[in-house]
Amino acid sequence: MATIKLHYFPVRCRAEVTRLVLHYAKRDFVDHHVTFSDWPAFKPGTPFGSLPYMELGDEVFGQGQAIASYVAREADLYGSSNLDALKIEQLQQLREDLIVEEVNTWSQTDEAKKARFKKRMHEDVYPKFLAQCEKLIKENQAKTESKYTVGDKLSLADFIIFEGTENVRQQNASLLDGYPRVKAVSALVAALDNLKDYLAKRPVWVI
Ligand SMILES: N[C@@H](CCC(=O)N[C@@H](CS)C(=O)NCC(=O)O)C(=O)O
Repeated sequence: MATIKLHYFPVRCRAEVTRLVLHYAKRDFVDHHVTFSDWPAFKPGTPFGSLPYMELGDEVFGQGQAIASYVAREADLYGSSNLDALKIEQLQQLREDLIVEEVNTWSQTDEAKKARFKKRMHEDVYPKFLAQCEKLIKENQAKTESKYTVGDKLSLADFIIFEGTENVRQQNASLLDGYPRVKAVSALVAALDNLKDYLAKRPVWVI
């Protein structure tokens, strides 16, 4: 089995779903945190000038969502059909759209502007994202009579629901009360035996 070395900043953002899947799968990997001060020297050695990237044996790969998909497929977390894969990737891209908004908010340096951006996140962007997730889960659960987001078994989609709502849980947890299926799926992932240790020990990252 090729060794995996995952390089990312010490934040969740575009690498955490991959970390969660690797822990869930009990896959040995090096979780390398690139400090922000080391980044300028590290950047030229990355495949696309950005993080995350993954060393897999003697090959290197960039793009966070592609990396997450790869490790999820390896862990049999990619549904049971091509249609399930489409549903998972649709959710992945919804999450990526949200990450763009979160990074844009987090990286504002002017405090007044940052406060305006945050207000918009909590009044507009997060409710929209949560409603979209709730609808997808509701439709799937009605069709499959399961407790999952896609199909009738645990998949990357459930990990995305959990991780994609972590910032809301940290900053404005009561907002989640309006989205019971999102909460239930998140709780299900948080309770997975293989994740308990990692979740208990990881730092509280703000993004
Ligand atoms: N589409 C890329 C975007 C990667 C990206 O923008 N990464 C950010 C961190 S989340 C980064 O490397 N920023 C530092 C820089 O671009 O110099 C992906 O999903 O991996």
